[in-house]
Amino acid sequence: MPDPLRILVLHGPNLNLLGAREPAIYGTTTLPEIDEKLLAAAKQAGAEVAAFQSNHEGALVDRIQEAPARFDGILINPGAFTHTSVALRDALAATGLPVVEVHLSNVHAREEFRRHSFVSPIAAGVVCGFGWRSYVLGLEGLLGRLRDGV
Ligand code: CA2
Repeated sequence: MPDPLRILVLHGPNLNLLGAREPAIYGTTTLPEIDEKLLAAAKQAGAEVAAFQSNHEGALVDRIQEAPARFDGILINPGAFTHTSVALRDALAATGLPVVEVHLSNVHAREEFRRHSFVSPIAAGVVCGFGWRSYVLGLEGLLGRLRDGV
């Protein structure tokens, strides 16, 4: 049996509020429920996930910098930092790990400023618009990429 692939799941600012506010945009599923779904999907696929949420850019950068020692890939919803953070992008690129960017909402169908992502150009793939399923689809894509190389 090969070693299980290890995926770091990162959730950016305000995603800890999921389920409590703005259900019309982000759905009613809470962040712990999303993490549970990812855990189940990873287990099914013979992989492992560890999830971390922070409202602080530097805390996310710290986790990203530590990732190469412990993980094979990164699944990230950078939240609003998607549209603002060169620091997150630089940290993600420096890991050399494949990165998949996910969003609950379809960022292209909302305000114009959400259409630009600093992360997308260094990501292996992007999934948006499918609510919590964006995370599971992103995980599936990331594991496929790690296993098959494409
Ligand atoms: O659609 C996504 O997943 C976003 O990354 C969510 C971010 C937003 O800034 C991005 O443009 C798209 C916002 C996360 C805030 O989440 C909340 C959840 C419940 C209540 C309020 C905010």
